[in-house]
Amino acid sequence: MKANKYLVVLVPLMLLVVVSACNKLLPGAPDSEDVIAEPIDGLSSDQLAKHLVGDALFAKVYTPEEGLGPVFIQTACEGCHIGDGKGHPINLETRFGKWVGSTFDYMEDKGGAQMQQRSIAGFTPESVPSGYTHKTQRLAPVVTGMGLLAAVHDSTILNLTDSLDANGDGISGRVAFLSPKNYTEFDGNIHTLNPSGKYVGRYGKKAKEITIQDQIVFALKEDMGISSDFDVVDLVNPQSGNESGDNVPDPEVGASVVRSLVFYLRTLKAPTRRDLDDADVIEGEQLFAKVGCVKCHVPSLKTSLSDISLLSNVEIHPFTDLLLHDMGPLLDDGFPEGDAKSAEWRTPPLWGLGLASESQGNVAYYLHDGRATSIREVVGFHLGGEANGPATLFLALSEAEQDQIIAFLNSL
Ligand code: HEC
Ligand code: HEC
Ligand SMILES: [Ca+2]
Ligand SMILES: [Ca+2]
Ligand SMILES: [Ca+2]
Repeated sequence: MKANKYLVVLVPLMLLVVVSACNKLLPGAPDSEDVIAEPIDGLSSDQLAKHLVGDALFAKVYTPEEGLGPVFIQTACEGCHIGDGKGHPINLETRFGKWVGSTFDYMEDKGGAQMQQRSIAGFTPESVPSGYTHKTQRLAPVVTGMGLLAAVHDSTILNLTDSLDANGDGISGRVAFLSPKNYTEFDGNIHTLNPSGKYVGRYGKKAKEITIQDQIVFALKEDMGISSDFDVVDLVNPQSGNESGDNVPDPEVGASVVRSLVFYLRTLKAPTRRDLDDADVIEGEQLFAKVGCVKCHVPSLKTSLSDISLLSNVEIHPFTDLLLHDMGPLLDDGFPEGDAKSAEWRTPPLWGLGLASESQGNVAYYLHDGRATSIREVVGFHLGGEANGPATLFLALSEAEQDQIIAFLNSL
């Protein structure tokens, strides 16, 4: 299974993968495959079998004969989510659109919002068309621990909001509320409707998807050009003037493929922490709390009831509140999405952060588009928005204290 995963990664990534494969030989070196891409402990043999079906689908390289394209970005989920960990900036997603007065036009007639820069033979790939005012890029996040995040009750997330900043700390996170799609299939967690008939958005960097299934249906189509039972209309490139699709009848994959992927992601375990008894890591964790990073990167959440009993009532440490925050002008990409305004981003989980460089070719790329390669740089980008207070306190610490926080983050 693991060996197969490596085979799906495209040639430029082979190098990176060889590097991480070598790590396996070094005693004591963290192995992201074991720490990240493993099922939660205690699955029944039936559940494990289902997990492995999804695992293979996550690694599967789609061919044009199977419906890939006509335009696409990557050929497999794992092509971007390498080893279930963070992706490399050579596989960024690009989205674009234009402001017309106070309305954002996603330029769907020009192939928006998402650009597919590759195509199968005989078709033209997309480019960013003229006339756009803003484009944004996204780096693939870790997908590990997703089922645990999904099992956090809506009310737990709502309780973390402080939309009017009642406590005056400058931080006011809010929930993204979204209407379900016509195909949204709720998983076995509790989902509650708000009074206007909307659900809590959790997935994607601007929390634009309600369920893992929504995210997967989107990924199949918009990242790989694969139509499914849930979204039967195949992707085309309207920029080329030839809006015909590939020759593979739609839907190209059935509901069971999507459901298997959902089950796989729901049953991936959370990354295991390392170096817990290191003095700098312990001190760094306290400093991380003291300067207020924990106001958004919440250290501990409890899950609610889930149909997968192993996910029920578990205390987890994802270091996120799953809320949207206005991160200020430095991170404002001019691109509103779902319920999020252009400067708003969902606090990303920090679990697995110390393993990022393993799936990214021994350099870590942080933030939504991978623009930062050090934690100090990341904190610099936190200035000017809701995180301004904690970021300012961090930057005022001594270099040794900052290093302790960094050591702590690398233990996640
Ligand atoms: C082209 C690269 C690429 C491919 C291929 C891809 N993803 Fe992603 N994935 C991303 C990016 C980038 C995001 C963040 C999207 C956003 O911000 O809206 C993401 C987000 C996600 C998330 C949400 C994670 C979170 O923390 O919110 C899940 C789950 C996911 N992808 C699963 C999949 C699955 C399953 C597949 C295959 C069917 C897949 N992805 C294919 C790049 C990719
Ligand atoms: C107001 C909420 C908030 C506070 C406070 C906050 N963060 Fe963040 N953090 C975010 C958001 C939102 C992002 C994602 C921004 C983006 O991708 O553009 C982020 C991203 C990060 C990342 C990058 C994660 C990745 O996977 O690329 C790190 C590391 C991080 N924060 C560390 C910190 C540290 C250290 C502090 C304290 C000095 C802190 N954060 C305080 C909201 C916050
Ligand atoms: Ca197709
Ligand atoms: Ca497109
Ligand atoms: Ca087709």
